[in-house]
Amino acid sequence: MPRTALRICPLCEATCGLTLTIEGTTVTGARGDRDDVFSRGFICPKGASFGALDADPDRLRTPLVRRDGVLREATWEEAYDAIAAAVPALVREHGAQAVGVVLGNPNVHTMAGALYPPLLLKALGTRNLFTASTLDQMPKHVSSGLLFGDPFAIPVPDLERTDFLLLLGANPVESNGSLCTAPDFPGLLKALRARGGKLVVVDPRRTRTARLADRHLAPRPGSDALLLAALAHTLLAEGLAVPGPLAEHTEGLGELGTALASFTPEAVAPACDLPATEIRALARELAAAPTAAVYGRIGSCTVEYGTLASWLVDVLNILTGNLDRPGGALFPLPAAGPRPRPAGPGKGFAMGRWHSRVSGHPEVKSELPTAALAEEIETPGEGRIRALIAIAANPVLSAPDGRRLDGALAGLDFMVSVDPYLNETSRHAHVVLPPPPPSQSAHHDFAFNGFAIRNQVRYTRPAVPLEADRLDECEIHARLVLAVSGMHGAAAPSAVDETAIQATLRKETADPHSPLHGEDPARLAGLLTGETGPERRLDLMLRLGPYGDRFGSEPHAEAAAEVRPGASGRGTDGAPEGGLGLERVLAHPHGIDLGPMRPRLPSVLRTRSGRIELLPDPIAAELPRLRAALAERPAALVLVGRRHLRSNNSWLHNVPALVGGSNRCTLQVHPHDADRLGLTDGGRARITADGGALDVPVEITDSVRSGVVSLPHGWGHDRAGSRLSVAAADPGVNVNQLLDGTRLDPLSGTAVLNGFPVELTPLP
Ligand SMILES: Nc1nc2c(c(=O)[nH]1)N[C@H]1C(S)=C(S)[C@@H](COP(=O)(O)OP(=O)(O)OC[C@H]3O[C@@H](n4cnc5c(=O)[nH]c(N)nc54)[C@H](O)[C@@H]3O)O[C@H]1N2
Ligand SMILES: Nc1nc2c(c(=O)[nH]1)N[C@H]1C(S)=C(S)[C@@H](COP(=O)(O)OP(=O)(O)OC[C@H]3O[C@@H](n4cnc5c(=O)[nH]c(N)nc54)[C@H](O)[C@@H]3O)O[C@H]1N2
Ligand code: SF4
Ligand SMILES: [Mo]
Repeated sequence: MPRTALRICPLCEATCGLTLTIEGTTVTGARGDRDDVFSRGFICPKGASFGALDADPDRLRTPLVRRDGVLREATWEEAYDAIAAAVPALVREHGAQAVGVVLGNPNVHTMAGALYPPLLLKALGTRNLFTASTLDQMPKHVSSGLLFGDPFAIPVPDLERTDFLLLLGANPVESNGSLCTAPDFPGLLKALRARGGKLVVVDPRRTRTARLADRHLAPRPGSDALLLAALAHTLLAEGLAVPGPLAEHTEGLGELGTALASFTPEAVAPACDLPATEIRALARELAAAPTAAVYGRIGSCTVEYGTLASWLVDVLNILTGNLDRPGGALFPLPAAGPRPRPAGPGKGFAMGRWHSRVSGHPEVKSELPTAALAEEIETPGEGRIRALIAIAANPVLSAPDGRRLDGALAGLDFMVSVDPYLNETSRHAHVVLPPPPPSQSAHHDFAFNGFAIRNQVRYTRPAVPLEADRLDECEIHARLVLAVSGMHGAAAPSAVDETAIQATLRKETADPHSPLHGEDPARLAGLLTGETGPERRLDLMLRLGPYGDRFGSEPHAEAAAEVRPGASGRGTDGAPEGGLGLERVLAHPHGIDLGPMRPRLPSVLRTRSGRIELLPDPIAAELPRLRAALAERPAALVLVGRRHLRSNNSWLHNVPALVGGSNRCTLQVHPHDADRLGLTDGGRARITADGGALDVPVEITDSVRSGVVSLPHGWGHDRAGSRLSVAAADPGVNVNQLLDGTRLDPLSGTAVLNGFPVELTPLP
């Protein structure tokens, strides 16, 4: 008899609740869980293919260990023996910097990825950390770090209540949203318009999202910072900047007008290729809306002025008084996150505390640009990366110049991949540690609840028991921590969790602001529930979190007022009485709704001034570069990316149900450009840029603006030694081969993946 089980979908940031149908140990179906407190039954084709992805025959079932140059199936014992024999010895001989760590996107979609990498990095002591952030949202972390003192204080548009949404460089109808966790984003956009609200989309392509909009502006790629600066300039110049109560918490309002003086709509219009009148009208509309939210994603981040654009997004939210108010852009308060602290000056946000060895890129959030990984492996000298641990990452396809990285990885002394597939990156590993399929893993969204449009908490236990000879991904990570620490075999994996629990409790009980100040950490640890180490850690985070039961203690009087509403669980929609902990979450398998986002200023602020620092020095220092862009002659042809609903970066091309149709690796070209260049629909062209040339099939469409071509990323599955039989049949090309890794947004180290110049010639 088939049974059902709940599983939060790990395939995009929307985090929909799924109801899986299970026969034996096989997932035979997936539908949206109508009772899920957050997603209420929404599902997309990726979630619906959960079973096919779960059962992909190409998934690795056992670890692989390289012997005599060949990757062979091995036992877990052999795999960890190999790591324990290699990594500590390398560190002893060459120092901690000789080991690099790459953390890829799915780490934000697994519990293991949230709980263990910090412990791994601590055990290794390396500064050579590279993540997907520098191919993605790092500009947003930098701007939030500078504005609010906390790189994770990222305001989220209040989609359910706003009257006006200005959306730049995002296509949530296909991506289902990013840094804005909102199941059924398309439905929310339609609902916004149905209640009389307005949607304005800024995108050089007429995307499915743009088609839903009241107005679509198609500027020249890379010009968002200029457009946003002109909007801010107009608000300031026309007396439309009304921050309201925010003014009291904001520094630098007076200086902003001068800093942005040169960015008039007329001045930016040629670079943006938008009429100045349109820009001015947009600023006035934004100011006039009862509530409004400005939201920018990939197309405003992975561009030349990504940090400035990300900063200006929130400058506009502040100038219009929409930051931190319902209907505007607010700060979520996730259940497993830290409890709010009392308002006041904080430590501030520091960048560039160290620099990358070869090109001297500043660290940001303890990370170095992933675009600089290859040179750190290749360039001789002290501190060269000789060993790499890649977890859920496929930088050979996702980062610039995959061919160079491919070569660099092949030259490593030692490499570990924690990955379910043998793919373009993991094929270089000496040891591959495969996590089980998602049906066999527990799930809680540590990352995305921090960007969710409603505060809520959900946890799903494994839908299917762990197969024999499999290790849970949390245990894979815990054993990895032990192996690199020279403790392989000397301690149980659970010791890693218990050490983490003890460390958190020691800190908590030593904190004079904590209601648990002076308590015995060992006694509190004894009160934790949960069947596994990760469950106990989740329980701890929930209990110490903003809605937590704090082990039954009363919150201190000093605790900020915003701590109180959720402290008892009362006053939050439908949440039962009593503070949160794992037991209560388990008793609500469809989740617990903790209510809409609420204003959280000023306690969110961790700047040194304790205020919003509207014009921080690093930003002010970047503005002359943006000003210079006003005079630059734009390239004749630039490239932008695109995501397809049934894709997910580089690793979903192996599921037959998800490939084909419109999900293809074609170069979209506007008819005018096609005419000019002599290209035909269905014909082929050679596209050339800094990093190389690619031969691509041409698709002529007026959904891209003229002067812009579009090629999706994550393709190029034609490398020998991978095991991706479906993907290899229609490999596509790797767009990132067009980049050589030198184009970066300098403040954040983020690769410029959109809006770089290309040349195009027809092929016979
Ligand atoms: N040109 C261009 N390039 C881009 C982008 C773009 O828009 N344009 N987007 C960028 C963005 S936003 C991102 S986030 C990056 C993503 O780039 P990466 O961070 O490299 O992530 P993916 O390409 O998704 O590769 C994920 C890897 O994780 C593995 N994996 C899948 N599930 C699991 C799991 O449960 N556990 C483990 N351990 N591994 C798993 C997959 O097999 C795959 O090898 O790409 C970036 N690259
Ligand atoms: N189906 C699917 N969903 C996904 C993913 C996926 O690969 N496939 N990846 C996930 C990940 S890791 C992320 S980070 C999110 C990303 O989520 P989104 O940010 O919504 O991603 P995109 O669909 O790449 O949208 C970026 C848009 O920016 C436009 N653009 C390019 N250059 C510019 C520019 O200079 N200015 C402006 N205004 N627009 C520009 C592009 O045309 C594109 O439509 O999606 C997530 N969800
Ligand atoms: S929208 Fe995202 S989370 Fe929801 S079913 Fe689709 S892939 Fe899964
Ligand atoms: Mo991403």
